[in-house]
Amino acid sequence: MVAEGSAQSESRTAGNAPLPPRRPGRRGPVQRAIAVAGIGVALVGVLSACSIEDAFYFGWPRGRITPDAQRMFDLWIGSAIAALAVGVFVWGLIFWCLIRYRKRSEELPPQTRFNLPIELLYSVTPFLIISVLFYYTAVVQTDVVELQDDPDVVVDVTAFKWNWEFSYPQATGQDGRPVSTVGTSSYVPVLVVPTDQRVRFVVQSQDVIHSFWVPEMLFKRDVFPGNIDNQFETTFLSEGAYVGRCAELCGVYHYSMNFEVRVVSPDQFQRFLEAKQAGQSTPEALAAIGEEPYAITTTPIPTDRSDSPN
Ligand SMILES: [Cu+2]
Repeated sequence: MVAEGSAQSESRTAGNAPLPPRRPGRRGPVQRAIAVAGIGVALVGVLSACSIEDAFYFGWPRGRITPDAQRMFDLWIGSAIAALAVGVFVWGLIFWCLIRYRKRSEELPPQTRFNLPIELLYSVTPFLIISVLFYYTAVVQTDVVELQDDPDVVVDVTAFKWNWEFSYPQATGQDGRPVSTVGTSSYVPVLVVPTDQRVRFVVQSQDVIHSFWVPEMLFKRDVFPGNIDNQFETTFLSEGAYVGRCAELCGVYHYSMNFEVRVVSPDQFQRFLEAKQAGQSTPEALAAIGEEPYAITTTPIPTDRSDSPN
């Protein structure tokens, strides 16, 4: 034991000797870290096939067709910027420590502990950050899920394996039932809605759990079977056609559960309902208001399995 102790004190004394010169062409740890970070960033860009412009959207769709989508997008971008600011600050501290306190000798540096102000600072600061994030999340979420007393348009959404039916309880057809548009294996259902009017969606499933998702709305809502009161409302800002999907793995042909949201002017919407009430099919009614009769953002999935090994 005595021999070991003396060997240690010898090595500490020897540690004060100047370090051997670095070999030419050999990179230091800081340069290596920067090089690895640079390669990582380049690889992420190349492998994900992202453009520089896409990177600023953090993977979110470019179009935002409702005020709710715009508010959620702003919240997300604000949160991402806050996270990046914290990240840059922490990375800066890490690199500063790496450089400022890098090993210069074998001597143990002075050990400090119980720095109360700093410990308080790094305990309180994260709570402040998450409080601000929580506040804005709660405000935006409350607005997005808000239901008003008297929406302009109501759409009953029925999901079933593996398609959708959209019916309009405010417009009764010739058979005494609400007019509706439904998809089949050869026909993608088109959900027609007006701009600038409050639309309420009442969603329910006939079989398993599905999920109503329109990427450009930045919104999805699970669709449950049974008497579950599941509703949401929104307002569409601009006319256009947007793809909708089932976002819940609901069975073999889950991937074929697409639909299209067709946003038209309030006048066109009224004429569409009247055409449906007069007994026209959905393609006929769409053509009658000057719209494409069939979905343009997605096509039915081929259901011919004759070449399948089973
Ligand atoms: Cu589904």
